[in-house]
Amino acid sequence: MAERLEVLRRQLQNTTKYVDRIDVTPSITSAAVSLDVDPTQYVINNSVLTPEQIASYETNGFLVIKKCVPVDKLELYRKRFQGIANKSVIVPGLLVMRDVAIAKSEFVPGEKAVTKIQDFCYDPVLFEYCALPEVVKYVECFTGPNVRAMHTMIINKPPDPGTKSSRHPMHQDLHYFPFRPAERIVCAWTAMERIHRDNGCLVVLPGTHKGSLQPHEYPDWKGGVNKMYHGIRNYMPDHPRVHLEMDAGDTVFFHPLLIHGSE
Ligand SMILES: O=C(O)CCC(=O)C(=O)O
Repeated sequence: MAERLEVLRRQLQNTTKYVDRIDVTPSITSAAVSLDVDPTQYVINNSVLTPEQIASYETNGFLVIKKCVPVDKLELYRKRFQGIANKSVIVPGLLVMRDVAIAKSEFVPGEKAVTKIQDFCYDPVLFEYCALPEVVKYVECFTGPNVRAMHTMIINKPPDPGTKSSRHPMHQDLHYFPFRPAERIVCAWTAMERIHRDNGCLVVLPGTHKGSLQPHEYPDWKGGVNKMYHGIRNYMPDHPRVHLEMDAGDTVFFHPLLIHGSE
């Protein structure tokens, strides 16, 4: 509990950062929140989204935009990640997290053990993602203008060492967010390479953004669970699910109550 409070305290203290235009966003995956918009609907009406896209987000709670982020930008972020993971680049304030199973293995030191870099708002190279016009343009469809990047992460998923510790249990991001209103928060998650069922793509339960925030806890997994990878306690395994198979640069925008996870 004390550890969780410390993480939340640090998130509150450290992860907020404005972008010049006062309208920012998420990350390779992150969340953004608007400060001054009427929280009565899921989508702000503007000319960016088609009526079909608006209807789809309202119904399902997520929207995939193909080729949203240019691949040359992703290559830049990938190299930066490698530099940070192998410690040739030091950025104060970043939280570098290691997979619970891989970190213990003497055979895969270094980059492959790093599963996540959190709070990359402190790194000017990675933080550029949050201000990409291609991303911000869509973020504003859900948050409205005057946006703040709140939670920034770059996730690395090496092959599972056999313990399934690379799984991310089904959860709602709002569980981690001590800010509201939920309707004006959106997560942007960009695939950095082709993702599909066999390499751990995101899985979403469409429509669950209309439900409430569920109790979360650490799942009872044999190989252990990565830090802060909480899952929904009463997860509904029979609910229809969609595997989001995406190409590099494709970006999914989703509501913070949408139940999702990955394998
Ligand atoms: O990319 C993944 O593996 C899952 C990430 C995720 O669901 C999250 O961080 O909220």
